[in-house]
Amino acid sequence: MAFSAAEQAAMRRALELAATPGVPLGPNPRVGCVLLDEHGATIATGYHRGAGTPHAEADALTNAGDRARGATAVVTLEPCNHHGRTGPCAEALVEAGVRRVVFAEPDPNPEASGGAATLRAAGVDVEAGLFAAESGLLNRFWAFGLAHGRPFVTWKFATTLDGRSAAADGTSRWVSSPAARHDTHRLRALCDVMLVGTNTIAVDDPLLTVRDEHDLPLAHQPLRVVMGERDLDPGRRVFNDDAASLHLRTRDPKFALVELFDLGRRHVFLEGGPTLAAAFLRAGLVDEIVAYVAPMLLGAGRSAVADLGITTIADAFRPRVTDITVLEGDAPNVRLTLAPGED
Ligand code: AOF
Ligand code: ZN
Repeated sequence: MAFSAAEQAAMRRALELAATPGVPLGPNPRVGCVLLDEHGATIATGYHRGAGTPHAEADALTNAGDRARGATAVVTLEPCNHHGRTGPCAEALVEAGVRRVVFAEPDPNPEASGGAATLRAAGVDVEAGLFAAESGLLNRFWAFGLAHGRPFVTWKFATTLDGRSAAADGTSRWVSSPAARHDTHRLRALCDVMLVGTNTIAVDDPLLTVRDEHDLPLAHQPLRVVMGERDLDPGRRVFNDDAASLHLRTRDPKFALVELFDLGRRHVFLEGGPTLAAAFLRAGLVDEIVAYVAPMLLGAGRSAVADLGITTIADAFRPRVTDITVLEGDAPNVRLTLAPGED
């Protein structure tokens, strides 16, 4: 595989465009496109702005107009081959007279894939694989959704050294350090659903919005979802501010996730209490665990997770540690990231 220096630089730019802040996470992939002339100079750029809007290639072709003739298109995803919400990009590239297409990764969507073959059949030179891992990372929750028909679930919790998330009297504020709480806000801002149980809303009355270190609201707010059959006081804070919230009246994790998937959501941040966490773990519906461990002992109080039905050590649930990070401060907290499952 031979990619010119100009194509490599263009793919880096296309990846940046794909990740433009403010592009909704939603049900579509993030895609960027750069059109180069025969000298490797940029003719035009484009990117996808969310479901229902033009694809990255179409956006770049519109911006290029007649200048696209003879161009090389550098795209982060294989150009689509289907009539979906918009027309097939493979055909649009051929019609515009594009001579070469370089893309990062093949389209994992069976409804839309096949663009590379269409382009080749039309005599376009096609090369794949440039920065494929980077594009894959950008769209990993989207690809997960395609493969599983539900959003990816990150379960986050904060705990003391002895596995407590609240003291015996129910107080739980400030188990984790300011640095750990700031880190949590950063992770919340990267997901598109914040999920808690009705009990958390009834007891703690949290806002669940993403705020920066000065407590200012950020541009992207995940949908705040409360799950459970119990009726809740409509005066709770989560239902009374500008950001969107939703009460899903079910206790079935699978059902809740499919509902959220149908709403176009692809990454759930599970911040519920021990009961909700146990329900998701028992159902095998946790894909990533983020645990903040604080140098604190309580000796009594609420466990971070409720009964998992495990009675003997041989049956222990043993997720694989993928990252350990120390969050510095007066009382340094440790953030452990873990992956359940075999792979
Ligand atoms: C995008 N943006 O820039 C590219 C996509 O529903 P549609 O018609 O928008 O088609 C969505 C599919 O098109 C998507 O799942 C992916 O397979 C393919 N390529 N999609 O949203 C883009 N290039
Ligand atoms: Zn397309």
